[in-house]
Amino acid sequence: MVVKTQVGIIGAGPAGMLLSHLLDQAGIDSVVLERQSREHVVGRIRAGVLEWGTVEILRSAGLGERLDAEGDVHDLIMIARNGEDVLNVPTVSADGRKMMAYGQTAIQEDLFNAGDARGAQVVFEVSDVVPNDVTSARPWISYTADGMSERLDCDFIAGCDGFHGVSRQAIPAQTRSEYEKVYPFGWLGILSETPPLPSLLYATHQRGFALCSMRTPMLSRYYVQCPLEDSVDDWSDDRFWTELFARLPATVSGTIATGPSVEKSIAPLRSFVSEPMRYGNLFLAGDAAHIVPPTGAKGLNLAASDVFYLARGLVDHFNSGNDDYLETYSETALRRVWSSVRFSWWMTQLLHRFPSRSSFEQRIQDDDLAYLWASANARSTLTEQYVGLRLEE
Ligand code: FAS
Ligand code: PHB
Repeated sequence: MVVKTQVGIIGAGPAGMLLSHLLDQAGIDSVVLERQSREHVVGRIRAGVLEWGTVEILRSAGLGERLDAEGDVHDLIMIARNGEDVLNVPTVSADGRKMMAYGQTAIQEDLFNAGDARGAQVVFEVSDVVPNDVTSARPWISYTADGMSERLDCDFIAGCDGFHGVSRQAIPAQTRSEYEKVYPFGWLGILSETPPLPSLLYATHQRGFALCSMRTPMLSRYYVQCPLEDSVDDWSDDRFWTELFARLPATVSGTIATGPSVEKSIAPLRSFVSEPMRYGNLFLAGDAAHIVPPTGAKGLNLAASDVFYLARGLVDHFNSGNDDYLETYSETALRRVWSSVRFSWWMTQLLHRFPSRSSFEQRIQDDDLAYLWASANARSTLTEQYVGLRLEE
């Protein structure tokens, strides 16, 4: 086992593997410790939409070949209201930034394959991972692999282990400020081997939210808002398709090809931020520090922007002896985090049916939608946030 590296990375999801990739490109060693198997990590069905900044990060990291061959760049998304009218919202910002439909599964495969090619040190199926002495100059990670206790000494630890990881807990509770909002519903998602709609369509309806998305020309991703207490066993394919169609305009549902689900899962929705994203020589990136409801398609993109900022700081530290970017990492990353947290909250408020909403609040939502229908300015603010604001220099 490797016993000493420059950056110890906990978690081999998009954040951990992208960080390892960017560090390697700058000649910086890292070891990635992952509790699941490689197959399990790739098998998780999650995000589907990339901000333009994420596309640019992946391209400049040499990860753009399959992305540009299979990714689907879109100039608009659609919003359907109460099973009647459909609004086209441009997804081309004033400065030409767009959005790309390309699944997180594909990104994870690309990152692992690139890791194979560069001889990345990724240890799968580890357990008992603990960050130690994170405020010292010699932090280290203890873990178990193949039944053996191991120790990894490093200069820095990157906590890329998601919402349920251990890294955030290594920051003392009295040092952490946590902000959370739990939404009173979940998203039931299916994958079907059917041709998707030509564009993403978000539907708001008195029966609840729905989303029509895609992965490939023959793989569609659909969601319906569902009660938190539901389980996938409550939702046969027939019930899913019937409910999805009930929330869409007939002009839309009439064009949808249905088929058996090849994946079905329910995700709870929450907004969560833990500050700061640095403690001593421990840095948090991605879902380890923040969670957004998927309505704004920001979760994966925030992982990428955190990693862009963190890699920049670590590279400057090791290759130039300059710590300015490391010193400002947490506040720089959090500015973008809160911008995306707010946008994701706003999109969720705009498009979902909230069970306990007052009649006043319901009319406010109706007017929010009416303003979007009436105002190109309203649509352009949605556009620029959906495709992603520019990364800070
Ligand atoms: P991840 O959670 O992806 O990766 C963390 C990794 O750390 C995992 O592989 C985990 O196994 C590992 N780990 C955890 N604890 C560990 C430990 N103690 N030791 C070692 N390893 C450990 N975003 C969108 O934009 N759109 C969506 O539709 C969408 N759908 C989602 C559905 C679900 C069910 C979930 C959970 C998230 C969804 N997201 C979505 C958000 C998702 O894409 C995340 O933003 C993205 O995976 C973040 O990447 P990471 O920060 O790398 O965290
Ligand atoms: C997806 O394709 O999974 C997807 C797309 C847009 C979202 C959320 C999820 O806002």
